[in-house]
Amino acid sequence: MVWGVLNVTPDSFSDGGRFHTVDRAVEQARLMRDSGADVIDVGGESTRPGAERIPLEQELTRVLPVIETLKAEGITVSIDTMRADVAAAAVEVGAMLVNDVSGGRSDPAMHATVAELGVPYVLMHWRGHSDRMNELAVYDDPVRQVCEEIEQQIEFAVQAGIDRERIIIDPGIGFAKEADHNWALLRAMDAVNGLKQPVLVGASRKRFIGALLADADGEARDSDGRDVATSALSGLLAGSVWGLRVHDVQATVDALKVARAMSGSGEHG
Ligand code: PMM
Repeated sequence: MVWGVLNVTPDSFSDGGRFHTVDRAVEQARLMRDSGADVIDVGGESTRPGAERIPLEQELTRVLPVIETLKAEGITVSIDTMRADVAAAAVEVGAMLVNDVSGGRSDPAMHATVAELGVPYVLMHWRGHSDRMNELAVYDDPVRQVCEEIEQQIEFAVQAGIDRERIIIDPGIGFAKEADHNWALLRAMDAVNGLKQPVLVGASRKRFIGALLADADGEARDSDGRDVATSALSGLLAGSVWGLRVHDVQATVDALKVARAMSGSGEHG
């Protein structure tokens, strides 16, 4: 599954500011759909490191008109939110999935709300809000701890009534994680798959890729220049994840075609 990122925010680190009018957001969603995105992930609140929270009303105003329009065009939409009220309002106007980067840790009402809504739920590994996440990036064994923390949230979600079969997990690349934690997790998809839930990975354009591609002076590559590396990662992850959440959908769809052909499982195999 390829999830196309649609941040309807003025300040997201990579595409922020470009799609914060409804028309432009819808146009970008159509482009991603035409490039092969299975789901468009609509978010109204930036989660970039250091970002401050926005009021509920502002988040609703940003996402609901976009979701309504995409729904009318038959596009499958996920709502990227940490708020139960936004999840419920978004599903009411047509979102088919809830993507909660906090895995239910931000809003105590999220799990019960999603249980009631009866939609698939992306439960991401998360330790705290953006203003604190750098200081929370401390691990003895990142792979073991991230898996254990996800497992615990799955149990809370199931206790609140979410059907286990509707839970998609996500290791939360870049959330309370340093570059080496991200790479350790990306190399350890077997361990994450050991939790026996579909796995979604969102590494697209993130800071650790910018750091990997730093120039000779150690200056990180801008987010605009991270798509080729992102698609290389998509190709390498192809056989071991259920879904990839990316900005440049075309590049990842192409990488997946290459991966399939190379594994002999595609039509050119
Ligand atoms: N990353 C961001 C936002 N939402 N959702 C999931 N499930 N996984 C992620 O890794 C993730 C996310 C932050 O960055 P971006 O929206 O600018 O890509």
